Amino acid sequence: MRRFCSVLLCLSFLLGMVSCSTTNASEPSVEDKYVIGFSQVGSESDWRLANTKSMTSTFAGDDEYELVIENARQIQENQFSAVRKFILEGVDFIIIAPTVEEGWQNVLTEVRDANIPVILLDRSVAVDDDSLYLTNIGSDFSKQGKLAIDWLEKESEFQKNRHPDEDHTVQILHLQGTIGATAQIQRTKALEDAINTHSEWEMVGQLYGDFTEAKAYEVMTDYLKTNKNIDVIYSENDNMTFGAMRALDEAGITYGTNGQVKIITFDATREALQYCLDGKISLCVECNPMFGPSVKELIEKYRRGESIPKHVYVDETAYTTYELTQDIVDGREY
Ligand code: GZL
Repeated sequence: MRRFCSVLLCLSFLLGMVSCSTTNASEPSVEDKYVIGFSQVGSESDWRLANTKSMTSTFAGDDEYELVIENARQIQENQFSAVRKFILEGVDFIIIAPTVEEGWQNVLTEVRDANIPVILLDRSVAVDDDSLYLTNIGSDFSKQGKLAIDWLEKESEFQKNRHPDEDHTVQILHLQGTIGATAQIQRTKALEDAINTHSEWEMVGQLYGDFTEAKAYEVMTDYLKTNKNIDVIYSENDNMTFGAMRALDEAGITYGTNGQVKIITFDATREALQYCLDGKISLCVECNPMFGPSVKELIEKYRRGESIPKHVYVDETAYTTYELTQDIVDGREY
């Protein structure tokens, strides 16, 4: 229940009792909901829209809860304002999907001082004291990066064995998501570490796509005006991949199973899986957004006084065209 409102209502009810003893005893009961304030990153990608839908559908179906969502439009300051508004409103619980990891110490301390529990959803935060939040539920981004690098190692080896006399330099173009977001930090680290250990792998460019299709199309179009020697695109989410594919098409550069460029993408949305099944994208690394039910379970464990692990990972895999069928793609939730 909203603490501030419930106190006011109780006071007014008591005053009503005192001031007019003939108050109708059957006053309508005050709606009593467990209010959750949710600060969401934005609407930058299909992944994010699916994540928001998973959260809203989970709580909309339960009269006990009221989910109040604030969309930060990928601006961290908007998140700080939303969280402080939740504190003033006296919500019972706060969920934050952080835009970036840095900068959260003060506002999370204010939440703790207000005695409101916090769950971090999806990305994480860089704070000295992890008691500032109950748990972080989301992907193991390091594992995602490893799945991508493992595949690229096998693919490079396969090409080397298939064409032993050819040059085996692998020219990699890197499309980065929002700089400072956990997903970007760890997916980037996986690639940069791998390039440092594979002498024949070369980073030919790192472009900032901010996890959006529009920005990726813009930076790719500009890049391709002067650079066309690309063997692999390592794109940190599907929407940036879609923008890159559009730019490649316009530049006349082929990609996919029989194309010049092999594309690695993260999220594995239905649209990306279809391109993968059709041989246009080479690897889709899954990043599952559908964890609204798991978040609700964690909140109910908290309310029952049960212990909660500091990190809850969602299960994920990776797909090439060989693991996919049309049924798998058609059955995709997001
Ligand atoms: C990953 C999430 C990323 C997705 C992008 O958990 O933070 O943000 O990979 C989204 O699609 O924008």
